[in-house]
Amino acid sequence: MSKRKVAYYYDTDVGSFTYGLGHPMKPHRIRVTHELVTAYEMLPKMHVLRPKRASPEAMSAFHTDEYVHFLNRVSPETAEDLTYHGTRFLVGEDNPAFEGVFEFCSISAGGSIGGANRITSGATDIAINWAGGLHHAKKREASGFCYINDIVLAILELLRTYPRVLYIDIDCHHGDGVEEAFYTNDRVMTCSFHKFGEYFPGTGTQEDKGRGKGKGYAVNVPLKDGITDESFQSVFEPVIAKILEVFQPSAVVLQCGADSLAGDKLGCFNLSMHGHSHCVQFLRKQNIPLMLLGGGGYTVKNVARTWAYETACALGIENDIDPIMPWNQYFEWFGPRYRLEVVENNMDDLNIKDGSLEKVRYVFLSVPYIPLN
Ligand code: V1P
Ligand code: CA
Ligand code: ZN
Repeated sequence: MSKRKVAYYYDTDVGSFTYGLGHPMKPHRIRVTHELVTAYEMLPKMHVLRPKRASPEAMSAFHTDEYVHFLNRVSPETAEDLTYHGTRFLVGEDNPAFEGVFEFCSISAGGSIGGANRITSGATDIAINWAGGLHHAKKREASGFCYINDIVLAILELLRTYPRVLYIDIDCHHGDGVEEAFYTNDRVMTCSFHKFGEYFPGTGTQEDKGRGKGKGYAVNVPLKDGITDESFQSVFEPVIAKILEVFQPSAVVLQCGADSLAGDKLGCFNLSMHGHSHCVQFLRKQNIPLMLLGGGGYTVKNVARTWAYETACALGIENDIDPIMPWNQYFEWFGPRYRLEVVENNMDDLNIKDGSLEKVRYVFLSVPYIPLN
């Protein structure tokens, strides 16, 4: 089956929010992505939906009422007053109280919850929300540019219908918020690939595997700088193939954080656009309902290229995509080559040098069989 129904969630307002001058997270990248998706004439090939904004009640399915209420009230002007009374919901420069922060969160979460609903109702096979994937947000605290955990909210929605959900995270950072939310749960398996060692948020060793009933249902693949397409694929495919075989998920949520691409401003991996998108292609061909979410990604033009190409992969039309970019509103950003590509660079792959990738793969593939529940 090569044809899939695809639902694409996009709000024309999302690109106008800003975390502030000098902050690496730029919601504008979602608008640039949408411009490429439009220029490549993908819109008529899928259901394009404006997400219903998530209400405070919907957010409280995971977050505390107190935290959601705080987010709903906070503004650049009130941030200091609110924190003065002992609230520690927003900490440091990573999570500023920017203008419209709650509205931004309600768009991001609304797309992911809406996408999950559309999957469980059977109306779509694949749901895309590039404004989602904010994997660090905690139950009662913002973290690492993330305020509301749209992923946890989407998975909770999927669990109302499905017995088992698999979460996969290819962002360069550890998917700690999602892992923590389901750490003792055997109906959600989480699997994060990330840079580990003197890197935010500092969690996600291979020994962290879940607790209680959830033991064996958290998988971590710690990596070093410079991982290439070939190295990444050599661990992604066997790990995910084994999980699919033993866990048999009813749906898969893939966080497509694009800071794992070569040349990212914060990331330190060396994946090409094709290497990154291979993960989407691999999961699409499994024939399991699939959600594609955004996440990190700080070199805006490469984020847009990759998420636009991954939208084409969801539609199964990637072979018809002309690598020479059509004219679009942001055309000059894509010079000097004006191509839909992100290429590997010549940095060293530290995962190969000391055999650490071999070890990671061996350790995972030799763990005992995880029983189906
Ligand atoms: O390293 C830290 C914190 C701040 N220190 C006290 C430790 N924060 C990182 C956060 C990275 C978040 C990644 C989010 C995602 O996984 C999902 C959306 O991609 C950080 C970094 C950095 N280079 O790691 N914050 C900043 N840079 C930063 C720079 C300028 C202004 C504000 C934040
Ligand atoms: Ca990750
Ligand atoms: Zn990241």
